Amino acid sequence: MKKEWFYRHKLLLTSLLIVVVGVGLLASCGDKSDEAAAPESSGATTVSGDAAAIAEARGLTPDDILAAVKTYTPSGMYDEYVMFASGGHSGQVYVVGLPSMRVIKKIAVFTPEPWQGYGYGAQDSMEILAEGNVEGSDREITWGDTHHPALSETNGDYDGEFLFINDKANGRVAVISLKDFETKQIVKNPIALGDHGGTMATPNTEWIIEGGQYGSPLGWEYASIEDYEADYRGMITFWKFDRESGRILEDQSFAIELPPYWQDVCDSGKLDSEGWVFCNSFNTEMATGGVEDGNPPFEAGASQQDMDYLHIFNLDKAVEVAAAGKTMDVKGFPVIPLDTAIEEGLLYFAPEPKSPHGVDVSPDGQFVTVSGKLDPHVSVYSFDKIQDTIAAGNFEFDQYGVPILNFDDVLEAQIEVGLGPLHTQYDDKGYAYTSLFLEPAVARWTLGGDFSDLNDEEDWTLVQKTPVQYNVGHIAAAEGDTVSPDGKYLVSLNKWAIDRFLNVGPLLPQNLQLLDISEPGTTMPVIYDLPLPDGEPHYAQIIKADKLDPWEVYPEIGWNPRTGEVDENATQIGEERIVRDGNNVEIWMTAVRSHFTPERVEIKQGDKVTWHITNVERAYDATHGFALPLYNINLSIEPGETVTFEFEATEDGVFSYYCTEFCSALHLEMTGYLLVEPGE
Ligand code: RUQ
Ligand code: CUA
Repeated sequence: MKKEWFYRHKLLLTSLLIVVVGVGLLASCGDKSDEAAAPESSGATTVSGDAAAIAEARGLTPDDILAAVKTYTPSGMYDEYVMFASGGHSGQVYVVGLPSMRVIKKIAVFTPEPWQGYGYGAQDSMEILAEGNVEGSDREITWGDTHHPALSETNGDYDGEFLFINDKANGRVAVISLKDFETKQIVKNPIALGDHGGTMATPNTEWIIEGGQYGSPLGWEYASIEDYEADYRGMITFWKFDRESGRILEDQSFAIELPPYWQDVCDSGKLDSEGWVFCNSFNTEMATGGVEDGNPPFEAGASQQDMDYLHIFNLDKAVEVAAAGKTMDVKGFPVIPLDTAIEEGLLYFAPEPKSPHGVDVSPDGQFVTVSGKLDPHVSVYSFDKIQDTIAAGNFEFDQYGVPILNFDDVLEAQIEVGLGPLHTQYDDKGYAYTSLFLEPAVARWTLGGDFSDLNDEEDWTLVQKTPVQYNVGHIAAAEGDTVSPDGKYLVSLNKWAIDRFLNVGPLLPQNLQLLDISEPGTTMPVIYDLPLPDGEPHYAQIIKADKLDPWEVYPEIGWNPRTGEVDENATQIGEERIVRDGNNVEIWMTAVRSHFTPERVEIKQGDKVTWHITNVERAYDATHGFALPLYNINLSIEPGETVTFEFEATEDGVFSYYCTEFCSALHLEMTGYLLVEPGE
């Protein structure tokens, strides 16, 4: 069957290949002239083989070949976009190049990660991980369920400086610097154990949003589930971000108490709606489970009503109210009480159909798209209508007294897109894209308003659907949630991969599929599948690569990535030393290809050891590792970096420390002895 098809299309295939080969030749000519001085290697430099014959032998269709040409990125060619994808339960972030879909890096965030020496002795990483532990509890948390990465923004556009991500499981938010792609800070939410509607950044990154999920008493103090309506609450937290220091300022952050509905995903307003924040919710039924006691199970109990509530926050006003001290104290954290939020007019509801999930604000800030998981439509709210309705002031109220806007007064459009709509992204052609979990597919539909002129289709209509494999959750389009989306690419983050890859047993990777959305109209093919072997790479954001400006090496020798300046224990060559003070031993070491100085460290059992290593290299990619067996120490010391670790030499013996990065031909010789003499 495939063969017949192949022959029918052979003519097309051949002409495509001619184009492909032609383009390739042109490109290689260009490369040659650019790199005229580059040394020729002695091996063959041209690709041999008959492309048409290879395509036939591999059963590739003309569409496959087109997809390959759109994505194949030869050695040394860079990607145009960078995608930051949540690493799901790995608690990390993946960095992926587009269109090649090559995984370039993993950023250690909530989980210890040995390659980066994160959580294996290096003091800065130990301190950052410890920031994420719950105050007053002696339990360490060494994983995270990362959900939503958020790139920092300036005037609503990604600026390439910072990345934020939340841990749904433990209610935490992390700050990553895109100067070195390292985690700088973790904040633990003091009033909630879990979250979901985070992280989202406001258009100038003044605030990082962390919305809650499952209702519980604020501060998770015990309260009987029988008292759910009285004692359980929802919340949204606004973390104040300081760009200068690159840190969240916990003492300038605050939360708002909410009814114990289950708040879900949030989005920040932008342009027209800047200063406002939108979150949806489900379980306004306030189901509490207990199927054992004859109650409906959660999945039914939380889906009984036709409507839940879109939460509409006036963030600017909330900031004023918090600054005026109209807050209550929950575990030392300022929380605007629900009654105050209502009185001050900073919280409104609008009904939203059938188990809503995604909420996504359009590039101009005018439209808020909400998807109900059990409704085949997306509902689009108008921000102007929301403002008019608030100003008109005729509300109904929920049982906690929150004003409810009339659905028809604020609705702009409803578009039937298909089954199980979840999340929406935008492009530069006036289209919106919505993931359809149940079909599973990505739907393209048209926006109205100021977007009307950007395409030839009728406003607010479904244009096309592309099937994806399978069970898509989030989608991410290139700069697709900013004020100026790029179009071009969209990635479908699929939860199931069943028949896409070789069988690797019952636990499958996730399948991230690249869609080409550059053509208007009904063409929107899948052009690449990337299996990611970590649980639920949940959401991603895609930034133009040229907006990123990371360091190649740390700016000065002795750099402390945590403080962002030269460390007081930075060690230059010639300054290496071992100093003993009682049973405290301090070591100042340098690392350079292929040598640790000192090469011998002799101490006594019971000594308290503080050890600093400075990588004095200035060469790009000249990273050294440092492994110390038994003591569970593993460091990654990038060029220019100073790393400190401490341990108590409880075990005597002979320990070879060595470099774990294959840094030079004499890398095996980059080693030394730690001799721990037995104590009495
Ligand atoms: S929301 S289920 Cu991003 Cu779809 Cu978490
Ligand atoms: Cu340094 Cu191997």
